Amino acid sequence: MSEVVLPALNMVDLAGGVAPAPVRIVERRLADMAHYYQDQDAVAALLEENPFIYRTYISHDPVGGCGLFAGTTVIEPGRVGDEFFMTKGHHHVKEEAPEVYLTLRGQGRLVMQTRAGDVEIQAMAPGSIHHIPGVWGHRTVNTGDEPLVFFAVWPADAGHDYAAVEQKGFRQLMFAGADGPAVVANPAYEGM
Ligand code: S6P
Ligand code: ZN
Repeated sequence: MSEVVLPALNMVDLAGGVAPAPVRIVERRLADMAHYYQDQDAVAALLEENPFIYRTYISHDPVGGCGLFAGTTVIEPGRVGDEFFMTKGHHHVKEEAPEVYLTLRGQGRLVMQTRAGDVEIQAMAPGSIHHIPGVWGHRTVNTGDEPLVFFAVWPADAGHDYAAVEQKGFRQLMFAGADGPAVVANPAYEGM
């Protein structure tokens, strides 16, 4: 008889976005992604402090072949120069592997981009549910003044490709503008 996969339960602190008994925590400080930001003078000024940018609390992993990962990401509020704190961003290796995000707290943007360079940006606010089809690379940006917290579910076999974004960046970036968050074309991307 095949072994039964046991149901798993975890609790997220909705205000802090923290799963109290995460399977794993992935933490990123500025030094882990310094070259992702445009203003390298601002990076240099912040590097000694080396602030936390975001943490992902993996609350469920696909034990026993259940087929899904789930996790909560908390992006701190802040900027490097005028560019908002953000995740690195990645593509799924398996192009048909989608993902769903549910925003729990804060304000932000979900920036998506295909490998061909199509771009789609969605506003994130408490309650917003985002379906990211497999071919869309994705990055999240905290455009508010409190933590941006969202819950994500993705297939166990999705795989993560960071190289494409690390080398080329995203075509569009999120900066603080005079009238709020502003989309800015990435000169490095267009020059490639
Ligand atoms: C995983 C999912 C999220 C991100 C997390 C951090 O497929 O999209 O859990 O891993 O938000 O972003 P990144 O780009 O550093 O993995
Ligand atoms: Zn993903």
